[in-house]
Amino acid sequence: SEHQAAKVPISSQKLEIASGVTLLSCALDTASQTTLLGEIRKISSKAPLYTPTMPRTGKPWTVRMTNCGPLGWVSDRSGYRYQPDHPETGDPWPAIPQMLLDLWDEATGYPAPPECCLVNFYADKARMGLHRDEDEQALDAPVLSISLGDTATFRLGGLERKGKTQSFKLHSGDVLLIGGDNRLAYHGIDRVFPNTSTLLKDGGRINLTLRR
Ligand code: MD6
Ligand code: FE
Repeated sequence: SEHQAAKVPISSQKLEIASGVTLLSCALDTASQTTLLGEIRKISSKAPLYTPTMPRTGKPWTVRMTNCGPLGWVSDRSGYRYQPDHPETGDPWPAIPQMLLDLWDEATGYPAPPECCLVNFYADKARMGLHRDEDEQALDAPVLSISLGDTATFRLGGLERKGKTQSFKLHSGDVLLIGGDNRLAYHGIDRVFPNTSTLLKDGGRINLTLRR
């Protein structure tokens, strides 16, 4: 299909945090963040945020989740997987908004579109433990992450769980790409800092991750 110029302006400021890990800080301007937030509100009105549970233990996550795209990433007692429908409503996930498809093309150059956009919502005390994104088929495609709302501390390790880690902040409008040599690196969110953004009227943080 014909290449379309992306409608989302992304900054040229790129910081290589590690091999294959690039931080595009302030990639989305305020107007784009507001537009994207509107798209996420439409998604969560059709596919409500729900509280997933951990494999085996069934313990609830502190992060609430929903998805858009042909497949959604879910976690429950039986494990992690991709599935085409919402685990509580049974409805298919809403489509990925065009602006995210454009952003994926522009930022990754990958020759195929993302199939899943996982939406994570963090209230003040939510966090996400160290994990790898390893349930995808296309490990040659990066994971593209977009942060909105309150600032968070992101921890990036290496390919082994016990390896050294570094941490840095993710702000509203930042885009992070994890691919290449570090596509399977461990990472997580240590904490979210309340009242550091006015984008979400009731506070909190939203993170979107696009995958294939
Ligand atoms: C978050 N992000 O920022 C969680 N995964 O809330 C992730 O787990 C993540 O930001 C893969 C690639 C980039 C990410
Ligand atoms: Fe992840």
